[in-house]
Amino acid sequence: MTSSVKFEFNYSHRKILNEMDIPKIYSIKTTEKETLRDWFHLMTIGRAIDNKAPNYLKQAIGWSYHAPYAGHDGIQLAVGQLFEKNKDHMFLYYRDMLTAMSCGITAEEIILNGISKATDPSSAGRHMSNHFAKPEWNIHSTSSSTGNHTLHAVGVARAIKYYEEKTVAISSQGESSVSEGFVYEAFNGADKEKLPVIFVIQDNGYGISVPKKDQTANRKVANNFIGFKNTRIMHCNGKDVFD
Ligand SMILES: Cc1ncc(C[n+]2csc(CCOP(=O)(O)OP(=O)(O)O)c2C)c(N)n1
Ligand SMILES: [Mg+2]
Repeated sequence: MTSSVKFEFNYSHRKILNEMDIPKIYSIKTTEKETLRDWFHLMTIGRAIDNKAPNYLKQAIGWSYHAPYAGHDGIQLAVGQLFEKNKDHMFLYYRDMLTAMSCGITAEEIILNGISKATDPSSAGRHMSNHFAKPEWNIHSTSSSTGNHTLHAVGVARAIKYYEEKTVAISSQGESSVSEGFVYEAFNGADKEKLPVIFVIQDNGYGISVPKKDQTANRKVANNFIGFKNTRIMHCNGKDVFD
């Protein structure tokens, strides 16, 4: 799986960063053992819940909807580690279970959300399962309409710029949802106003059963935005946290 990460910064001179342009900052050898242990712990417990979630439904306990994140491990772990709670603003999508855990949401909280308990921090059991949020940390509740929260992230980024906060909005979604018209509106508005927002596009090749080739002509959907003047595009391997 290849994931594409699209950053907005003030770099108008270069549209796509090639592998050669991006310094390899992270590697297994230069990462602290304690950090590696924490990451391994997150990835192990995350996959355990990812595998277990469909069983809750079979046991009639709940978890009506589960979209497994297996194969998205690297990008999700990395994006969650970037997030600074109470400072940054995060907008997750339904497949972002490990991102949520990497942001600090506990395994217990994920399960409370899955089985719609009143103590679920995302929505007190009101929203669908796999709609991860923790409003007190700025992990915002998002709609089930795919890609809809890109607009919300851009709105928050506009406020961040207006109030001159030193922070960023992060929005995550699948590659298919980028076909939605409102996603283009959001990306265009962010580009035009040079807003502090990171759009993460997790590319697993399909939107349910629709293959990527039926969505867009580019093999990498982030490349649809090459013409955007103020947008910086980066591609990375979504299975490799060091990438
Ligand atoms: C606006 C809207 N259209 C259709 C759907 C139904 N739907 C749910 S998930 C999905 C596929 C999304 O694929 P992608 O964005 O690639 O994310 P993935 O699930 O592959 O990670 C669709 C079409 C929806 N939730 N919202
Ligand atoms: Mg997809």
